Amino acid sequence: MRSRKNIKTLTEFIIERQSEYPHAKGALTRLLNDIATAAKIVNREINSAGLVDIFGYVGKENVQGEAQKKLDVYANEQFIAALQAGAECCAIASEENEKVISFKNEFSELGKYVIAIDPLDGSSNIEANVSIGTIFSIYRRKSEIGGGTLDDLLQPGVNLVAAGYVIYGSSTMLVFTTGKGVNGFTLDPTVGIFCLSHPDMKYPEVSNIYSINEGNYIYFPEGVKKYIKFCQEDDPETLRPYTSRYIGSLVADFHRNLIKGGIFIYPGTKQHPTGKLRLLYECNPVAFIAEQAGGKATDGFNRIMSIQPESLHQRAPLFVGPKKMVEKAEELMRDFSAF
Ligand code: P6P
Repeated sequence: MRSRKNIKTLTEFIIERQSEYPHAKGALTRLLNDIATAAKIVNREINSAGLVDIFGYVGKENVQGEAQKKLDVYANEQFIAALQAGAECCAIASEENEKVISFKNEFSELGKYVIAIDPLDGSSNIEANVSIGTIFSIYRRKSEIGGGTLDDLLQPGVNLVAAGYVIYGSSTMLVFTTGKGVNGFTLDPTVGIFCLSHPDMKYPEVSNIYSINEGNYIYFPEGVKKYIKFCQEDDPETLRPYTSRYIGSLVADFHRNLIKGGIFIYPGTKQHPTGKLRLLYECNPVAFIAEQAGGKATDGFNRIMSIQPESLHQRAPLFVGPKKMVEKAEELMRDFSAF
């Protein structure tokens, strides 16, 4: 029997820490709760996806030219609706929408924040019942009045107020940071409440997992090829050969590596020098979390959170994980950066 006394809910946690962001006057608390509400609704649909016809494609493509799955569209609609109703956010950039969604109603126009979101990342794995996720970044708006603008969204990661992800897996978790550490909350489905389950998350001191899609090996830069071979060398003292783990769902790969200790790499290739992952709503949020958990996130050369975005859906190569592992990969990228 769970005793109530040792459970801290998400709401209790963020209200408790509200004093840490006095400027927010509760708005950030309400915004994070709006995200949690939408996540619970999406979670319910994902868990019943196998039962109803919510698989399959809607016959449209998103801005990336990726076929949109019904759950992608559903998740996007839920997060947009929850954030618009909550009126703390004046604009959204979503992976599923080409342009900024600017909220122009009288309440949302007073919202102090803008959000970049991938409502359902890894959705190509849905029918395989693989864990998928929602990834979000929260910035304070730069504009003074009216609906949020593109300029409000094109901010570097160093300006982030908060960032996080929801992983819809064997359990549903919300993991986020507001710049004062990383905390994980597990959804208790019996009461529909996120409860603090992973306080103050940090990368483990000992890490020996590397995650990369080695199917693309021949297209990788020389430095990445050298790093993969480094991971595979026989050197028990440094725990090598490392263990290779790759799910193909960023939230699932990143979360496992945060818990167990490992590096995730999605590098650029000759054909796609900026890689596949999007800066605003995939790279920056996981970079913020990684840094707050004692790790590091770069594009192989530069800090991800320092990159000034030029467009909503721009991509960036991503090397993220424990500091030492990322720095070793960077060293080889410097020494062998040619393709
Ligand atoms: P690949 C999912 O489509 C995604 O955007 C990320 O979640 C994941 O890390 C990556 O693509 C996987 O890409 O090319 O290895 O299938």
